[in-house]
Amino acid sequence: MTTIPPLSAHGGTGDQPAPETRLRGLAARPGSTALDAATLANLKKVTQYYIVTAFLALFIGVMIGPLQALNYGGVDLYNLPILRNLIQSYYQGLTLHGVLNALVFTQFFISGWMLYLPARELGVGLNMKFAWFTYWMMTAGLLTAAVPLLMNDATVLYTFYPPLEGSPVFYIGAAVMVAASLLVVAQVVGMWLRWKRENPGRVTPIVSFMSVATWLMWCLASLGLVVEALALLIPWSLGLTSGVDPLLARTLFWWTGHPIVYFWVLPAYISWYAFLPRQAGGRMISEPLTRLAFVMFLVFSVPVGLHHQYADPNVNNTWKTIHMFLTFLVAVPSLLTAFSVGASLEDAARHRGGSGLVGWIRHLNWRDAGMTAQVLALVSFIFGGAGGILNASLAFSPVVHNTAWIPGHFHITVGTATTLSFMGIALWFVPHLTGKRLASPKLGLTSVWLWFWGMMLFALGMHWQGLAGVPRRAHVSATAQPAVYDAMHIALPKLFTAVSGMILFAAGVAFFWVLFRTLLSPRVEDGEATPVPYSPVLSSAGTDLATASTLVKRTEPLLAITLFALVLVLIVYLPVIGPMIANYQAVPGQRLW
Ligand code: HEM
Ligand SMILES: [Cu+2]
Repeated sequence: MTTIPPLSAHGGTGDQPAPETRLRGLAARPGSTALDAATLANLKKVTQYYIVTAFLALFIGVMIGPLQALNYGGVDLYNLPILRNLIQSYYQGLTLHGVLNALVFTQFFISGWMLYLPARELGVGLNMKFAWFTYWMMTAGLLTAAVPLLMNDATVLYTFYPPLEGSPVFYIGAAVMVAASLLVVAQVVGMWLRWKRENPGRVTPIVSFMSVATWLMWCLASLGLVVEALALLIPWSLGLTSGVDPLLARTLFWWTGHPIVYFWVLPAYISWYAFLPRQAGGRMISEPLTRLAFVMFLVFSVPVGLHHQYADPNVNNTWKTIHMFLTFLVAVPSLLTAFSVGASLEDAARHRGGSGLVGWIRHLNWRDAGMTAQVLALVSFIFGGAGGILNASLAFSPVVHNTAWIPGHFHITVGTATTLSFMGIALWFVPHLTGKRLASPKLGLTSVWLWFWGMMLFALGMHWQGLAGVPRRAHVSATAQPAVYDAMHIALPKLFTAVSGMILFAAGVAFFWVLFRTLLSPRVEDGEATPVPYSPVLSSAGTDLATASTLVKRTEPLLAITLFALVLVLIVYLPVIGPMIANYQAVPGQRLW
């Protein structure tokens, strides 16, 4: 049963102009600094650079993953001569895997994606010199950090917890990369403010609204890492200070480290909300609701980091508990998203002739690899999100803390919800940016299914091993005491994990084959032949603030909301950080590799 009015012939629902017209209308406003054709072509190019750099990083990162999965399957390949020449230890490989996948791939993809989308939708011109400068600065940071990583001089894992001490070059490179992301924030927020000046009284279009909210959230979130790098890690690794306080460093790290997961997932949500419905043949359900979800993420993503530190001593339990409840609050906008995107998909499937309580699911456009990737990513996130609520619980966290459960969890969140969405997005975005036609769409579809099932099996194996007590970040296949693991009766989950590694290897090879063949093929058409798939909207936010609903009016002032969020973050962090500064313990660095 559905109460949603049917799709009209032109695909929209009346009060909402088709997005293409909306765009053209804006660009034609007298006195506006419109995005002209030359700037658009240049913007596409810089975006393409971001996206290709992102996938090159993912390619290397993903090639290391199966070795780790085999490790958790009891198979140790790290003594093979070819591997020995490339990586010196399990932990150097793991550091590269974490940094390249979780930090580099995500940041580059997101920077390209969330620069392009608002620029395109708002249609205002932008300073392309600045955009290129930012790209090159981020790349310079990446290359700088890569040198010590590849030379086994910064085998500190992607969390770089002190007192593990890597080369200063690593921390400096990473800091430059993060600083470059803040320049993207400045450019996008600047663009939005200019649009607001040129369009007084208008409601910010939805894709730009989501992008700006996400960037502002990242701006607040990154403060912890910025302070950690500039005040603690860089001076210490340069030898300017005698030591660093590990607890303070970890607390600053998790100030950024939790919300960074929303920085990874919200750009996928943008696509799930605004583009996936069209790709599935339906409509976005509600712009006001979407705006509410993003505002909730902006406010509640950051003040929650202590849920990663339940096991840390010298942190007041009351604050740990407050962070826990705030974490549960961030689950609310994720649930809004799941139901709202689920409704879009149901709308699409019913429009395509689907019926029944769940039978409609078969009528989604399963031939389309891009849509399939994102729907499977969403399914994966339902499991990942449920696990996340468990992880955040003070009572349950000690059961899984630092066990294989944790990587099991985040491979179905960032490793699938985010990564598989970005893979699916690339299947239209790369043709759109380059004017090249997607090579082997069928192989693309196969790769998407392999990734999904590979990650499901991986998650099963790793969650299970974690519950049995297997630690994470451990070269378990080379342990000197195998009897400890044998006593855990984990033959089956070990087998699952090893097999999943092989499936994921096949998925990765297939996907990158499609992607790189597409990129290396000649340009055959105008990229606009593959348009940005803006979805028609069932319940629009309208375009005029004066006549908009209260929800739309209240969510429009994103800068004021960010300020409120900052106050909340300070309220829950200053009483935690203050005593740490007062009792600062300078611990000298260690190299364990
Ligand atoms: C071919 C697919 C992949 C496989 C088989 C794989 C496998 C693994 C395994 C077994 C671990 C646990 C290692 C340990 O705790 O000792 C791990 C860690 C990790 N993986 Fe993956 N992974 C894959 C893809 C990804 C992707 C796509 C991402 C993120 C975008 C990712 C991010 C991470 C991170 C952040 C860690 C934690 C590193 C650490 O603890 O320092 N992985 N991976
Ligand atoms: Cu967290």
